[in-house]
Amino acid sequence: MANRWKNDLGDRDVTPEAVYMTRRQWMAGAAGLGLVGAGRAARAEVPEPNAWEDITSYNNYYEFGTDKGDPARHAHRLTVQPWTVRIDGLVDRPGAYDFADIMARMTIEERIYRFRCVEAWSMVVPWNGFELADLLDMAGVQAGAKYVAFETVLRPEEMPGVRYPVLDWPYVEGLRLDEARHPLTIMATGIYGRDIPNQNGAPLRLVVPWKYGFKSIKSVVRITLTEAEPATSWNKANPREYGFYSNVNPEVDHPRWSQATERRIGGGLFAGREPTLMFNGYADEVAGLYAGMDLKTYF
Ligand SMILES: Nc1nc2c(c(=O)[nH]1)N[C@H]1C(S)=C(S)[C@@H](COP(=O)(O)O)O[C@H]1N2
Ligand SMILES: [Mo]
Repeated sequence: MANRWKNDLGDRDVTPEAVYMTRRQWMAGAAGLGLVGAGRAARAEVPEPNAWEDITSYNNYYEFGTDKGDPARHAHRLTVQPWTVRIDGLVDRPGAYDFADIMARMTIEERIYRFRCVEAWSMVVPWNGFELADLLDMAGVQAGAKYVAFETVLRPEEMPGVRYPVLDWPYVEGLRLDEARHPLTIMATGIYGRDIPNQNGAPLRLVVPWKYGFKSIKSVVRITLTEAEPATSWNKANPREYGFYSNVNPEVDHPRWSQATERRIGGGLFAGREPTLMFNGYADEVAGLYAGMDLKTYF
């Protein structure tokens, strides 16, 4: 399995760690000062790296609150050690897998994946992680399985946001099995060579680089192989706006805004909007998964 994955992005493409760490300030500054669309900023303008506590000051992790600053404020309360992932459903070896055991049993080394990631903002982040397919193989996927369902930990005593019914807890996500087995689909365990901070989904978080960020479910405690398409949190909350697939696709607008362009940060504070790439730039690798499908229907 060692060479299944090919990395098309190099170190020079990576959003500087300092920019990633302080993205809230970058965004606030760029928007507030009306600098959007100007030329490229020099590297020298990259701010000093903050302390690790400040790294991820701008997150979506609604279990800790809906404000972008809430996860950084509250996620330290999440106990991430020990951590157990239940793998069940249509697998040969269902069970509660200890995260440390999973890491020890992974037949491949953890690798660095420099993926473009996109939501309202796009960045290239070097994730540490391993292919989800390797984890699925560990449990042994049965022939009838067609989908993979994921569930985030639900601990009201550690997660102040789950008091509010903004989403139907626990947070759940899903992929078709072939998407899940694609070598670009990873379980991330680190960012910039360090453990993933809690607010980014410690200790184990899905990353699917050709889909919008909300598909990247955090702090996964359960993975279920199913025959039927599983429910996903954002689709349940607003089926008109969020589909099961949620592939990055400039031709399919969000009902309330165009997705034809995106802001890229890290190329420079003043980087302007760029056209959104089909499948976030991974079309060569993943378009085949959707051959013959109407992506406006299956959005
Ligand atoms: N459990 C859980 N996972 C989640 C979310 C969440 O609220 N809860 N938010 C999603 C959304 S909307 C996005 S954009 C990404 C944000 O990841 P980041 O904070 O690491 O950028 O996480 C996704 N995973
Ligand atoms: Mo999001």
